[in-house]
Amino acid sequence: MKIEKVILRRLKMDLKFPFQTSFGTQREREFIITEVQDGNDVGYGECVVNSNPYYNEETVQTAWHIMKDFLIPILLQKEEITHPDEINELFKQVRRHQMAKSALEGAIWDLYARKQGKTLAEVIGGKKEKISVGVSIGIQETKEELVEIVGKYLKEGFQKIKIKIKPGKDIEMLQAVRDRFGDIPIMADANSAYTLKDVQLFKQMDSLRLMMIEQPLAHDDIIDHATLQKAIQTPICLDESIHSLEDARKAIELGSCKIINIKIGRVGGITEAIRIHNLCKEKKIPVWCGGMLESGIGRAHNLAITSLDNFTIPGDTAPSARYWDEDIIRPEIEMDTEGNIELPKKPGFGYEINQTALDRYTVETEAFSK
Ligand code: OSB
Ligand code: MG
Repeated sequence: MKIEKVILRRLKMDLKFPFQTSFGTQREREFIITEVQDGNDVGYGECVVNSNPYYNEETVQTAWHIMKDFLIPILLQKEEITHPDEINELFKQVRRHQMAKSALEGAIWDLYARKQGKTLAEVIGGKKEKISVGVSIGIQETKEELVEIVGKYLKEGFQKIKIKIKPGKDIEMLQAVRDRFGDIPIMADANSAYTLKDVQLFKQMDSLRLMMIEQPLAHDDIIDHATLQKAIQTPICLDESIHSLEDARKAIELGSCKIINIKIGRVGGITEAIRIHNLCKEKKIPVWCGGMLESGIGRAHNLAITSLDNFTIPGDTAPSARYWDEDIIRPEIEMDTEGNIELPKKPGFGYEINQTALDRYTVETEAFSK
């Protein structure tokens, strides 16, 4: 492959629902779609960054800057790329900026798969034909509202219910769901809202028999998480703390978690995501695919990595209709009534671009060539 042209598009899409986490409430999604071109062949990726630095330190503007001024010039100068695994190494000189790197790397993986006439899942070695799907539910005002929403998603077939929590909106909310629905697969995601001072609360939460609690402590911590994991029964799952294979290795060695949420964007791309998956498989740490309220393009990349066999827990890979009135891909991603999504069979990420929708949501475009 020779990357001759790269196009960045900044999109704004309204979410169907306000999404509240411990770091704020989101009503619209601003992000970047990447397109790489090699002659007549194209590949698409998604930069899952947010407009603010509240989940991680990147923003739409920092990602645009890093791609435009550093990463894209590296790609345009490269004479030949044999395999997408090389991108990780090419971008190494740039410290961090995982989501910016991942957006371009993902587009190159898509291009690579299309050139081979294979699906993205096939070229990364995924074997599953369909994947199990969970849903991530934002913080609700009352227990009654939460119970109603959970009921609706259970009816739709979701195989895992993830509930966002924050101090004051935690154990009672979760208990209400457990009491109403019995032995269903429930987990909680704290997005770093607690400290070790809350260890008593987490001990109490053991009685809820959650599948796991995601990122209870600081976004950059693996030491306190190890202390907490020793004190409680509920498995800890790390999200924000894991940016690389090395982070995963250290967290596993320290006993900071028993499960890892893999987000392609957070770890800098598909190559690194596969490496983390493989390490976790060897260490008997189950993984699942996290979500960043992606559009269909990022979502399709998520489906592809979820086809790897150690993704044994349903991911935050809900279908298009959970988020958008109209997605930017065709057909939209759909889930069956048992909570499964079938992997697409077309080459690359496996769906067509809905060009009218893509154009309608685009607020800025910039093209780069040598
Ligand atoms: O912590 O997993 C998270 C969304 C935005 C930022 C962080 C997170 C999330 C979600 C939503 O939980 C997952 C999804 O449905 O895409
Ligand atoms: Mg999370």
